[in-house]
Amino acid sequence: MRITLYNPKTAYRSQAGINNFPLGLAAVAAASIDAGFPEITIVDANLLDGEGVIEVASSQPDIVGATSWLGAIPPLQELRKILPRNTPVVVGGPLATALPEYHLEEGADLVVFGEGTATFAEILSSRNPNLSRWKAVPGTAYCCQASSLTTPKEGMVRLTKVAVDQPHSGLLTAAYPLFDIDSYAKNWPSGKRGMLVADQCGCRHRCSFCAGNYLGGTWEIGPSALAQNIDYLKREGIESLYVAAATFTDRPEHVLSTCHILAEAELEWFCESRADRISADIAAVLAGSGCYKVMLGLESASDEITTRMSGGKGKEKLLRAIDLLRRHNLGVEVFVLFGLPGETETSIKDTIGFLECNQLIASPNVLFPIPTTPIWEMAKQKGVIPPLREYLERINEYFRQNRAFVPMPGICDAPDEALTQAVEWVWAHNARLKGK
Ligand code: B12
Ligand code: SF4
Repeated sequence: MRITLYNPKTAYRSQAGINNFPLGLAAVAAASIDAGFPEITIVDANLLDGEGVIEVASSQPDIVGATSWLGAIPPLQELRKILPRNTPVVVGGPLATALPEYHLEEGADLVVFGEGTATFAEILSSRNPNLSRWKAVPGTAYCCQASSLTTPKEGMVRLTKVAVDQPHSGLLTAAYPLFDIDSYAKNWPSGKRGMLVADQCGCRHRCSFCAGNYLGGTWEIGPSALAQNIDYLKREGIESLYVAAATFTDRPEHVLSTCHILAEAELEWFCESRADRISADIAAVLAGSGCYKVMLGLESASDEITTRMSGGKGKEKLLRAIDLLRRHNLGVEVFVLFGLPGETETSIKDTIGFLECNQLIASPNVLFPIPTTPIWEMAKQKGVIPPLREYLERINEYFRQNRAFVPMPGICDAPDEALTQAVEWVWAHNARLKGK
């Protein structure tokens, strides 16, 4: 069976101009191979001039699997027009999980919820050879109009999926060889060849603006799978890693086993975590295993705002974590999010002052409510979310314009211009700190 896995073009650009390796598709590819379906073509539109739709069609797939998340939504109408009717288009990823109806209306035949490796393998195995049809699989949603599917009911059907167990070893091990590593390895800030490697999926915390629990569970990549991935990447000349996990230091035992592997690999790497999950011991372990930078969530310097948003964050904890990390010569950068409920021009000034006073490089965002989050519900109740298609395009435009200049649905007391100016200030501040 010919499988084409498709990564849509993203409007989001990393500041350095890195092509972000599609970790989700790589995991799905690995699971397909494990399930006995190795005939896979990868089409990453970010490596092409166009949207990649023609390349998907020319691979003559029996089935297409696409990722969808904010900033990178597959052009499903175009795909549906160009592909034969009996070629199913399956969509997974954070946004497909949040908005299944939208994706089905746009042209997907099946939407996979949350963790997609087992489900996609099951979909591939579920083809009925006599009828050439695809049977319904738990963990998916599908539409009764999709002629290639057997459909027990009218309308959208959402089948309940079993939770994933952790650790989920095996995830991603076989998939890197399918990708053109060179395309993702360039433009890393240190000048070294870099790559993303998945370490942890999902998040057990519940910050009101974040959809970090979209996978329906939290689990860690097993140490053997991680070691195999790193071995392969080293053979490909990779010297620098972004160890992808929302809160890398969440579980100390996991940090120890992962850092042991990273230390043996003798690579430089960075990660993201929460300030309340950094201790003196953890800082020492990170520093001793090649870590050079930790990115932490500040979001706002107003403790009133962050307490409302999540119990765990706050300036004091952040300052303590920064101190511990800097004592070990580790770099620290922070995420800031302007426009949270309770934001005013005064709290914006406080956040800017905090960055300046502590000489912190920051990754800025203006809040855009993410479907399924508490903030999304709040924004819907306020009636500020535009029609879905328009809203998703506005988010794309926001990324294209450097995360400023495009007003987002307002749920705070600060005017749009103040939010835009704050983002611009952070970019200029970063440039000053980097000495540009
Ligand atoms: C690491 C990370 C990043 C990394 C890189 C991720 C990568 N290349 O894959 C970077 C820094 C680049 C990044 C960027 C952004 N991110 Co981010 N990121 C994460 C994080 C922390 C982990 C994601 C991850 O790597 N998971 C591991 C992989 C294996 O899982 P996965 O990609 O989801 O794939 C699984 C399933 O989704 C599914 N699946 C995925 N694709 C497909 C396809 C098919 C066919 C099938 C069947 C299944 C399937 O199966 C996969 C295996 O289980 C999550 C939060 C979290 N707590 O998990 C946020 C998260 C995914 N990011 C998010 C966002 C919003 C962004 C940004 C827009 C940044 C911003 N300013 O807000 C950009 C968008 C980039 C883009 N669209 O191009 C949101 C997504 C919300 C949404 N509904 O779309 C999340 C949930 C955090 C949040 N703020 O809520 N991110
Ligand atoms: S902001 Fe970070 S800690 Fe909070 S829910 Fe999202 S991923 Fe988890």
